[in-house]
Amino acid sequence: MLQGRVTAVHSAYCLVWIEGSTVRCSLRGRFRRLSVRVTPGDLVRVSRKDGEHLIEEVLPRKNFLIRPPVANVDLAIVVTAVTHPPIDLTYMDRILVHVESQEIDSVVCFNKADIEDPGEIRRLASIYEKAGYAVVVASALTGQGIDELVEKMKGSNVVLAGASGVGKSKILSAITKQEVATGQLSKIRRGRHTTKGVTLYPVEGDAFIADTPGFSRLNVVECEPHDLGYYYREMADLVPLCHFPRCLHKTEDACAVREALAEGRLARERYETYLTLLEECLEREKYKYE
Ligand SMILES: Nc1nc2c(ncn2[C@@H]2O[C@H](COP(=O)(O)OP(=O)(O)OP(=O)(O)O)[C@@H](O)[C@H]2O)c(=O)[nH]1
Ligand SMILES: [Mg+2]
Ligand SMILES: [Zn+2]
Repeated sequence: MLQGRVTAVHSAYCLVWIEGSTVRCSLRGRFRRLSVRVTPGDLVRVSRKDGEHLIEEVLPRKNFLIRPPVANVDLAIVVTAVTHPPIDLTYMDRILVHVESQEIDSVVCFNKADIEDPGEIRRLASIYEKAGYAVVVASALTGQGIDELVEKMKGSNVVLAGASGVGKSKILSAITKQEVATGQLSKIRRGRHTTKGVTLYPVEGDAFIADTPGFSRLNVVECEPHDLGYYYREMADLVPLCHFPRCLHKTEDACAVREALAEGRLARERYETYLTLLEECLEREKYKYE
């Protein structure tokens, strides 16, 4: 039995990366009926009979992103520009919180270094470095930082995330060294087959990467309000030190998070997005019980 990773799912077959090449695999009857259950990123066992490859088994997933559907994600490259388009820290942190809660590692990538102000990139980059994230300054146009991204991707199944227009597709093309069609989530008709969802591209160093326009539609943080602090890397170790066990780090006394803020150990920018996301969590809680 062979083992591989699903890179694309079509209505009647899947593409599976097995030992360095793409193999077209049919789905066994029971999977065909449940074809939604095989998703790009899935690790599968494949049998081979009379030159035909068949998916026999889908191995248990370690995580699953719903929008867009990708399984077993190891790393998210969260891409942003500074002014083209203007950086939205709440948006960035919403993604970082979401992936952190799914136990997906993240890299923050400042793209368009060729046209953005270097001083401003450094200022913003240091906020994220101090918070505990790996930061890469890149330009998909000049190729700056692309090797560094590829290095960080080694052995990982990676998704690109970030607002529209920050350069995700352009980075994908630079990383895969091929022009990649944009708008992959829209259905591409190939004869009578329909390409569903995302495509993973194999990258040197035993890695895969997916462009994820759908990720930009991710708009709510789905966690308990008092858990939110755990998904801010620089806050996670502070939260247990707060006096109140269910501290929201808002107005409570003896709050380790607000102490860190007052002492400059926590960036004001990060605390502000925290408060915004916290309000979203609290809103959600309210509706939950109505
Ligand atoms: N100057 C410069 N322009 C860039 C760079 N990367 C991307 N662009 C341009 O920015 C625009 C948006 O790039 P895309 O790659 O389509 O952005 P995207 O993040 O995929 O956007 P969506 O698919 O809408 O989510 C295009 O006009 C690119 O040519 C860069 O590093 N430098
Ligand atoms: Mg794109
Ligand atoms: Zn607190």
